[in-house]
Amino acid sequence: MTTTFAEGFLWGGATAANQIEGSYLTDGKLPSIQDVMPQGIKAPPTDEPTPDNLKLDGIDFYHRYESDLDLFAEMGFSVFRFSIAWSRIFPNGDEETPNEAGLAFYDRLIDATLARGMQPLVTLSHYETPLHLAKTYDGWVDRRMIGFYERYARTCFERFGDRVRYWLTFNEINSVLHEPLLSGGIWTPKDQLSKRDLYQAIHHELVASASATRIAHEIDPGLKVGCMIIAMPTYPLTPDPADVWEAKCIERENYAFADVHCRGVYPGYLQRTLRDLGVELDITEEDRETLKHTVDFVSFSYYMSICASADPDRQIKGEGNLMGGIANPTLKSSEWGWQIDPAGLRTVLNDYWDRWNKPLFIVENGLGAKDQLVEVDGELTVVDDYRIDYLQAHLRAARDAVEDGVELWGYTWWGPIDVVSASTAQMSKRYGFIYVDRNDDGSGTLERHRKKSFAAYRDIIASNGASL
Ligand code: BGP
Repeated sequence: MTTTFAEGFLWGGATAANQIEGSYLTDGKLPSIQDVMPQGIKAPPTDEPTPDNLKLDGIDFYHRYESDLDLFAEMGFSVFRFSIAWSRIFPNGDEETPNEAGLAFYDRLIDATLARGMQPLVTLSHYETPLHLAKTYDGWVDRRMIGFYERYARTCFERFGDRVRYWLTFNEINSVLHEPLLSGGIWTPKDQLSKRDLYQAIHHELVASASATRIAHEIDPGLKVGCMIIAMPTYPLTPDPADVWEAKCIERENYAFADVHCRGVYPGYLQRTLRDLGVELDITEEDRETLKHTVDFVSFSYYMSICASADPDRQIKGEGNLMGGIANPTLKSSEWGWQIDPAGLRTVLNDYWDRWNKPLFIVENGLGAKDQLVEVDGELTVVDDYRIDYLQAHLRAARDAVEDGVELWGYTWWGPIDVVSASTAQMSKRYGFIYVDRNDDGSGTLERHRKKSFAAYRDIIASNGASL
């Protein structure tokens, strides 16, 4: 069997601290915004953590990481993406000295990952701004956040850079346009947030991201730093040129973030958007210099595509992801209305490669579904052929893109083990190849069970994709 995927292609899975670790106050950690978001993005945050919040305990990865990593190794992972919880390292976010117990936890996790033959791929900020920064500074609206983030990033690079080669600065950075609290730690309710403050916060994040890239490269030029965006190809709903333009504008909202990360300047169309909104940003000369520190690779999540229409009557938004969008009549949807579109992944990979000429990394892709635990041959499992179909179809699309000439470094399935969902904050939206016995009401043994897809992914990895 021949394979298209390069030798050393990185196969694995992706997670985020707040969705798996639990132990939200252990070893000096203080709350992050997630600890006051018991309903994900479906409702405003609470003032303090409440017991109905499943993220406070997650899937207890904080204590079970060794055996969970064993399962990942059994599937043959060569990469494991996880995030560092900022509030373990700097519990409030604005203190001068890091929390040693938090650093020590990630020392252990990184060593355990490497010991099983997996490269760590670390996200510095995955929707988990320390709560104190959100409440005191209104998150990224405040310029001082750049300094706090730089200190945090430097601490991580200095401590872990000898073992962690791949870094992501912000998860799905473009989602701040739609979810300012989740993505930007912005405490002001989104319906009260001015466009000026929103774009100023975005500017601060972009500067902080470029600054982290600079710091990483100063510490070790061999470190690979990437940006991370939500990829969501946007098709015109009809061939009407007005719909085509509308689709382009929506797509550019996402492109803008990676354009700045890859080119080091604000693109003209973004400047026009700001002019049209009447927003004048505070951009210093130093900011402009910092932005020139561009990323080594572009990474993205890919779950779905959407359609766009210029006709206001047709702009009925689907439930899709964090960004909404019009449903595509030619595609099927997941139980949550996310439209399944493997071919769109090939389009995205080609578009991104053509646009930025940077290596690409698919750091999230997956299917959330309501799984049914059953007994087969005396073992508890889930017969998740729907997940296997999704996996294979998307990987075939990735293979086609590689054959089209795209440079692709790796693929990490979202939630290789069931995690607490980001949007719903529930367990019942499951992505894993490994089932976790925890229910939406918090009950369950937390036991792990291999689903049918576990072996399917293991076989794909074992053949380096040749079996697809
Ligand atoms: C992305 C996030 C992840 C993850 C995933 C699935 O937007 O980066 O944190 O959760 O989507 O989303 P959900 O859990 O809402 O189904």
